[in-house]
Amino acid sequence: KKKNIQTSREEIDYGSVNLRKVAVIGCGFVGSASAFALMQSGMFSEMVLIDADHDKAEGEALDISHGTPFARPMKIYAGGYDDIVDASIIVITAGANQKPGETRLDLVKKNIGIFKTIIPEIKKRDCKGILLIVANPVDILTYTAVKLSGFPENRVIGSGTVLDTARLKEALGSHLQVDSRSVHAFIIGEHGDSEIAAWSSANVSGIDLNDFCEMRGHYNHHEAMEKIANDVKNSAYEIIAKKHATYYGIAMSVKRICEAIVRDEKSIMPISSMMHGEYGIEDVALSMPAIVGKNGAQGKVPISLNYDEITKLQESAKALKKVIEDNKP
Ligand code: 6V0
Repeated sequence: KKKNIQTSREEIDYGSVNLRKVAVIGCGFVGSASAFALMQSGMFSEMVLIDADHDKAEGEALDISHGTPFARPMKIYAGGYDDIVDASIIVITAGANQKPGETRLDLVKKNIGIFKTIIPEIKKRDCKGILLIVANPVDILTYTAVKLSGFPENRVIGSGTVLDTARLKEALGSHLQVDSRSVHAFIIGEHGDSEIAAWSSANVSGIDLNDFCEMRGHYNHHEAMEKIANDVKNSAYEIIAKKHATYYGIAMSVKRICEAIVRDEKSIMPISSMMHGEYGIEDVALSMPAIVGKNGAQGKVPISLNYDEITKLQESAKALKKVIEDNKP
């Protein structure tokens, strides 16, 4: 008999939170592309943009608002923390990005410092919405946001490996000449160098992945899986080497996560959230498939993993815990 999925009981009070209002903190490449994707989605009627460089936030708000006649009416403006108290989702993209050759973990000190200025502003206003952490290293910053905010954990989620999973689906879809939405496969663990492709549960519309590969004339499973997983893991490095930042893929991931929340879809997504003993892992945030709806992370889904995948997941957790330990004040 399978164990019940543990669901969170911390319900968001939508009497004091406006489901149609979103805030984006950090309006660089990622924040502005996310705001643009959110505007086009028509999901919200109000969007507040915040940046340390207020002019930048104002410029982006104006530019993006000029698209609303082609999408849906919406109020978009640059604001301050008092403006976001009733936002249902606060997307945090503020922070340094990777320069060519840097890993995500290289950003840790700078971006924890930035979070130490942002999260207390949110906490002191007792915001009741969901924090969606996007800045890198996203798992470490999700953990940091949980600790600094003291919010119930279901209200603090990281975009985690939602983007990496999209990259994996796209790669498999084009390899197998099938709609990437029919591919069911997850990247789990750290959004970074220790991430894991959970091959043992991968399938195409219920057909085992290797069987589907053979239906498409591909027989070198081991080689192909290794190449695809490596390409996915290294795609941020490749994009950064070529165009110095990545933002469209993550913007669509942010939009998708917001949609699951606003529409209370209960979609299963590999967001980053706190672990509590799953596979022997605790006191760290990393990505596992979880149910996402109007209360944020509403329970992890224990997909079946083989021994090798569990071992790698535990190593990924260990690597993240070491970063947390090394950066304790
Ligand atoms: P960017 O273009 O340098 O933008 C960062 C923005 O943050 C700038 O506009 C800054 O002014 C602003 N900022 C800095 N400090 C503060 C502060 N205290 N308060 C408000 N705003 C502040 O970087 P970019 O947009 O490219 O990347 C932002 C973050 O997203 C980086 O940490 C990236 O590594 C991360 N990404 C995360 C991804 C994911 O999958 N989670 C994907 C891509 C990038």
